[in-house]
Amino acid sequence: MTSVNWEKVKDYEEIIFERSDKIAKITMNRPERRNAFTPTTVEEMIDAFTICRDDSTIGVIILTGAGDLAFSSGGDQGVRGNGGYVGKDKVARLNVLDLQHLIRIIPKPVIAMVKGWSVGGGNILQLVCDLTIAADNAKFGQTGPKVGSFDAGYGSGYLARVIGHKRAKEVWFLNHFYSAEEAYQMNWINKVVPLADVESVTLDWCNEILEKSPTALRFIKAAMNADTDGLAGIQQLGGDATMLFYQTDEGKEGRDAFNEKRKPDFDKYPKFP
Ligand code: S0N
Repeated sequence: MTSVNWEKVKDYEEIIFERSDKIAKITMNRPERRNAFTPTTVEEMIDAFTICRDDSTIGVIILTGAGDLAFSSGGDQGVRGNGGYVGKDKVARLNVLDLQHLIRIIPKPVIAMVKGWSVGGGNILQLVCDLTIAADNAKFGQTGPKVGSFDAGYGSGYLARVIGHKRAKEVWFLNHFYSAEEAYQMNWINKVVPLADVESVTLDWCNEILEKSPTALRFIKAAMNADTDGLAGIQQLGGDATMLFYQTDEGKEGRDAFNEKRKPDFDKYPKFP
């Protein structure tokens, strides 16, 4: 069994943010509400993911929920106002959409580690993670049409790409809950393991990923997302290519020539087939 000592990175109210060497773990921490998220929970996750994105020593991120009963039960219905979820500033918003986008563009693998309920907007968070490892007590489902809401973005379109249109419509039209084994059979998640082993197996996968080329992983993630995310996805893939180009002599020649007020000499660079 693989285990690590987690060290707290920063204090938050509604999440726990820890790391062990190159692995970061972000935990939604409202177990008494089955880890339902409020605007504060989401704001804090965005902050923690941004720290992970900017820290070049972090290579992989785990997203999970506190306790064994839930990954997340979605948006906290107790703070749902008329135009979104109402935060401490009394503004109604759906900032979870910004978090979904951040998880998609962060150029490092994000693994959802799911124990218990993965429901509504919480289930969409596990969906947008790159990989999902579930405990055998996990249950997956969308409740939107039952509670007067829907996610017509990744929660519908990307779900249809992942599990197929017929299955995605079944999930949204009937609002059934699916066991971890059923979700695995639907290609909704990557692996099912006994509850007691879920963190150990997740850490094993993180360590295997950390042995791989981070740039190769970055481009694979961006390329797969570009296929689904249109120009926004191509922007990420293009930005990654620019990052590499900046590091070449050819890229540096353009910058240096401008700064040195001379004509750039690009002729010496090969025109590969
Ligand atoms: C998760 C369920 C199935 C767990 O059942 P269980 O184990 O029997 O526990 P309960 O006794 O029901 O729950 C324990 C306590 O936790 C509270 N609670 C649970 N979920 C929530 C929640 N989502 N919000 C607030 N409180 C919650 C219970 O009330 C209970 O409290 P006490 O002890 O005081 O009674 C079951 O709890 C369940 O079905 N929960 C509701 C699931 C749900 O409908 N979630 C909301 C779905 N919608 C979203 O997530 C929308 C957000 C979103 O992401 C979005 C994104 C983009 C565009 C649109 C949307 C959108 O849809 O708005």
